[in-house]
Amino acid sequence: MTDAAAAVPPNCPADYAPAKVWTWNKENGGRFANINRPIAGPTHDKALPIGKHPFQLYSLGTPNGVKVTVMFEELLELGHKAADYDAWLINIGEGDQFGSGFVSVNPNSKIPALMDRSGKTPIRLFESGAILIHLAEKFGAFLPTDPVKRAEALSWLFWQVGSAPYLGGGFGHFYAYAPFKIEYAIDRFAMEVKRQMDVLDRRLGEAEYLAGDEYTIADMAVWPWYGAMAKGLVYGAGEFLEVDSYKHVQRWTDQLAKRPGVQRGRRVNRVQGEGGLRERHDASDFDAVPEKTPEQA
Ligand SMILES: N[C@@H](CCC(=O)N[C@@H](CS)C(=O)NCC(=O)O)C(=O)O
Repeated sequence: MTDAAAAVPPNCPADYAPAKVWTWNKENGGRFANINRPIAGPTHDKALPIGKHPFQLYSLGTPNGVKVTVMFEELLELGHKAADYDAWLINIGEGDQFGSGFVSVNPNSKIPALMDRSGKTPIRLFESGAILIHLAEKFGAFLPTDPVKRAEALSWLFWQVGSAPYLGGGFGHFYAYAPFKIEYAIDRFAMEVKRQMDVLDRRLGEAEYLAGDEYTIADMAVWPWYGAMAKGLVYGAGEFLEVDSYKHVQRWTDQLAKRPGVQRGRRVNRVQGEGGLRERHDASDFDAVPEKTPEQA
């Protein structure tokens, strides 16, 4: 064995060295090769539809999308009638996020994106965390005003936004979507996701909700990602990561899943699966589709 061969860890491709300048290989495989691009901006002209409600949401029922539909449904559940919304489907698998109308709301071409048309001047919002804070401040709900509690809620909210890419883009990608398995990458991100689950588990062992004794936008942001992970619903990795061992995360996940706002919010903008609504334009839309959440399926 040569020294160079000995330096390559097990299960790592040994025959790749980066070129001097990176070039775009459109055929590089992987689950999302058809939508990944190294450039921003629109690929085609397409105006966005506008419905009758003050809020126009352009989204998809992925964990990042569900954060916002849960927030809307929780606000409506609290009795904030002015939080009514139209939820339009943006099918990212078909490149809807690169339409000119969508890009003008979110130059980053990712769901969720929101137009707040409730005031004189329409306000565009992108990034799920920014959308949650905007709605929480507008309705004075789910974000405590007490400075200590507010700081805790915002800290956990930003923890989610910063941490989930390691779960999805890191672990999920290399474990489930990459065209071949790379032990180094899977090990690196499995370790990080387990560490994150332990961070949550310890916090939820000392407090009922992430920010303390109140349910907040931090829970709404974390639950669609880490609650789904706790139940083995994403990437088929429940057993691999031994998610049952995170007892406090399990308790909190089950507790939130019982909330009517969560139950409705998770059904919005789903392209597949029974119980899902492709679009939501009225509270009665939920009655038209028999409910069947992933746990029940
Ligand atoms: N940091 C963003 C992440 C949004 C995001 O990654 N959205 C994904 C779906 S979950 C997306 O739209 N992907 C389409 C693409 O990358 O082209 C947020 O929290 O809003």
